[in-house]
Amino acid sequence: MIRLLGRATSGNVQKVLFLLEEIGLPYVREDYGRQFGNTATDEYKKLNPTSKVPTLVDGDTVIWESNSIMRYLAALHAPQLTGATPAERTYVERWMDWLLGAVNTPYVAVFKDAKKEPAERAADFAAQSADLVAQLKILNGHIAGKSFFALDRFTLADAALAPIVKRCLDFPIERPEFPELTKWQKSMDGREAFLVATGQKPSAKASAAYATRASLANALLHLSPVGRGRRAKRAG
Ligand SMILES: N[C@@H](CCC(=O)N[C@@H](CS)C(=O)NCC(=O)O)C(=O)O
Repeated sequence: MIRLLGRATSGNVQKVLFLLEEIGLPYVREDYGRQFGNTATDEYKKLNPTSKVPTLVDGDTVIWESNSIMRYLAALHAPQLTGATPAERTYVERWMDWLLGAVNTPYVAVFKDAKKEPAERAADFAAQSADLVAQLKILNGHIAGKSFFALDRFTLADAALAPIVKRCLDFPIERPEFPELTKWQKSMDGREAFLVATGQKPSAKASAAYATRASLANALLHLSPVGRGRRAKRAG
């Protein structure tokens, strides 16, 4: 069973949830991160040295970085969500790379401070907001007249962008209307998998998470040579 370690409120976890739900893979999500206080432990750091979420555990394979997780899942289970040729794949992956390289910094800055009183915001809040609006403008321009970001169908690009763009469009910051981007976001909002990923609907595919500490111990046992030996014996 695929295990996704990460709190449901994280945008980067939601990206992976959206994909898992679109593909229809069985999985279990377990609460890790911020309020759970369980990502700075040595045990977790053995799985993910950055102490961030998400982390995906698939048998002996452990992956961190949400986009890497998405590429892995699509390569194994849904190649149609990438691209048929190397050139097509660049159309998909550029949006994922750009999301992390260009959008993430202003997104995180605005996410942290948008709801605070102006006097409590970081000194560069106005600059970060302006940067975020500039990135949203790029998205709005690109999606005009199209249904999807990269190809003529839903791809990893849409799955990666939607949970983050939804938050950006909801931030209480001064910005122009972005009608094309809003239209695309509404179409993503209407997808069953997105409703599940953003906690608006229960999953039909996810199993209930089991106790966090027990599951982490289980993951480490699974990955260790001792654990592998035990499993091999059991299997034999
Ligand atoms: N580039 C990383 C970023 C991971 C990241 O910053 N995750 C945030 C949540 S969105 C996190 O772990 N925050 C601290 C926490 O929840 O403990 C990715 O895409 O996976």
